[in-house]
Amino acid sequence: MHIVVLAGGIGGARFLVGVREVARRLAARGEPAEVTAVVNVGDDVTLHGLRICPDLDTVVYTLGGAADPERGWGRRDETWVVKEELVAYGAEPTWFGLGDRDLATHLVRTRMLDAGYPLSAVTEALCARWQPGVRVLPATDDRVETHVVTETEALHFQEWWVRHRGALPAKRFVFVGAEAAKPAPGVPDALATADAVLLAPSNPVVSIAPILAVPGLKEALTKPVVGVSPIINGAPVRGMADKCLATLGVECTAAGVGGLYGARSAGGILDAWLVDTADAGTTVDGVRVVDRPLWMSDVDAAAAIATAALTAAGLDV
Ligand code: GDP
Ligand code: FO1
Ligand code: CA
Repeated sequence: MHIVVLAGGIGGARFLVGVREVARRLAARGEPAEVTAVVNVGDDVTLHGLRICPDLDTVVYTLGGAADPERGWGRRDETWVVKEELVAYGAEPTWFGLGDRDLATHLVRTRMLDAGYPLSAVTEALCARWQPGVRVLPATDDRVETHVVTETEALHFQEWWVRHRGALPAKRFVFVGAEAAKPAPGVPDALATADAVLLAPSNPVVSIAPILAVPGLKEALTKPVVGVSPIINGAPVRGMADKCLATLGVECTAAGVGGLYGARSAGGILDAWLVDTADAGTTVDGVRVVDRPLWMSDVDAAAAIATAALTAAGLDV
């Protein structure tokens, strides 16, 4: 069995832990299962001369057991000596914190990119250390950068979210470079050989949409697509999805996000949509809706969600 997951950062990473667990259980029963994660690169940014890929790193660190569990980004047991030294120099930006351990990742990545390796190859090299147990692919090797358009300016997503704490009213999100981007090597093949494609409970506007904005990707979703709602009982579990959805005029509910993805039969992408039991009764035109507990409190909870998603995709797991 081959399972492909479209993922952002924390919601994507925690879901992938569950999908990997399901794949391990299948393999233990003699049914080989592989998992490919197609990860958002819209949050990526160059700061202090270093290329930083927050969603890829969150996925790889989380699956590699190295992520900080509370913060949701960066490394556990992190220290901040370099950050303090940069502040002492007044080296901008001081609003974005790069931990000492995390910095090593950005140094290795930047050096490899500068040497001419594409991001997909760099990610594979980083995974040699972390052994995430799933194949991790950036959605594209090309630059697709999420920018936020406000009343007065357009700024990088990180500047909007981290520097301004999401306080500047956003008019729209733009994925700069998306039109000219190509899916990363391995992505079309993964989608073609998948038995199911799962949309992690990631931010639909700034994690999943930039992946789907890569030309050809949406059209390559020919296998059953099942989404998992990041919105429970009218609110995101964490993060800025409420602000992002408001920008699109989409209600911050499981129904709102399901409607945003839309039914395959109506030109959207969903065959089925998983909502939390608190949202039982949710309907999305043309989409089969299934309710299950969607809090990814531990590996078993995430694995149960993954199992429900694969079952909804028509697979016997
Ligand atoms: P980011 O890139 O780090 O913001 O992470 P993602 O885009 O992958 O995920 C962010 C989304 O994950 C948020 O909208 C949260 O609501 C959602 N999320 C986080 N934890 C959970 C959980 O336990 N269950 C569900 N259903 N969604 C979650
Ligand atoms: N988020 C913050 O709120 N403050 C930070 O200083 C910060 C630094 C940072 C460094 C590396 C990294 O991979 C992620 C980092 N994040 C930080 C998280 C990140 O900005 C966003 O939460 C994600 O891009 C949303 O997916
Ligand atoms: Ca993200």
